[in-house]
Amino acid sequence: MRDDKSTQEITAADTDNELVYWLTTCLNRYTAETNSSRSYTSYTQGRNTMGNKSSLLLREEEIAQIQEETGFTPNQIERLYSRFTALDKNDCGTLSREDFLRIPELAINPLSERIVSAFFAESHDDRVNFLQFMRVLAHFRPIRKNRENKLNSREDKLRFAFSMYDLDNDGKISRDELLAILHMMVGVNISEEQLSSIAERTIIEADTNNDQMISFEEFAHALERTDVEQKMSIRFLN
Ligand SMILES: [Ca+2]
Ligand SMILES: [Ca+2]
Repeated sequence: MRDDKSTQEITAADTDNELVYWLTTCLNRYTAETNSSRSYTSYTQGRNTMGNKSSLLLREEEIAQIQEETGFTPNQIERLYSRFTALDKNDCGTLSREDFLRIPELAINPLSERIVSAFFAESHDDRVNFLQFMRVLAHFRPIRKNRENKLNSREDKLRFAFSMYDLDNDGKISRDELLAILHMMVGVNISEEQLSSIAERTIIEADTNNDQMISFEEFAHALERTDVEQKMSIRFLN
């Protein structure tokens, strides 16, 4: 922890796999406006420290299928498979929520619950298999020009980020949903009143049709000048 409070702010915008860039931008801007001397809880991002138990149990046709669907290269798929199996403590070929929370970056991320939920959205039980795992990760593949994009277009990335905020999955972000996310992101050192005001202003800023909700179109518009392609990309080794 730093002592110099004035340099503390939410640092999510600096991370390379940014899911919460939009809200942190609003949050930092509005909190700076409303109370420039306050400091807020920040989180730091850990680095990749997952285990490395490698496994060659992936069959070639499985690799081909995953490559076809997600756009990852066979090398990347094998590497990610070894990370997947390292997390799979019971060797059952699927991951539980607890397995995910052993990923250090996730465990310390204030939105970990939302991110982990994204992995479970496709599966109809409480386990995630490797293909489902890869489909979610594919949203974080960098976009390459002149290459067909699978699951990682700007729109895909935006939709994924939007789903982080849309807690009840009704296709709209409400003020209460924003407030709930803000609660996950900040510590106790910011008043309920300020949080409310931030949620309110964030809605007003993005809500062009005045229904007090943020639709996906409004969300995309609010992020028009944001480099989502870069903010929502993780460099996967080739
Ligand atoms: Ca909603
Ligand atoms: Ca609206």
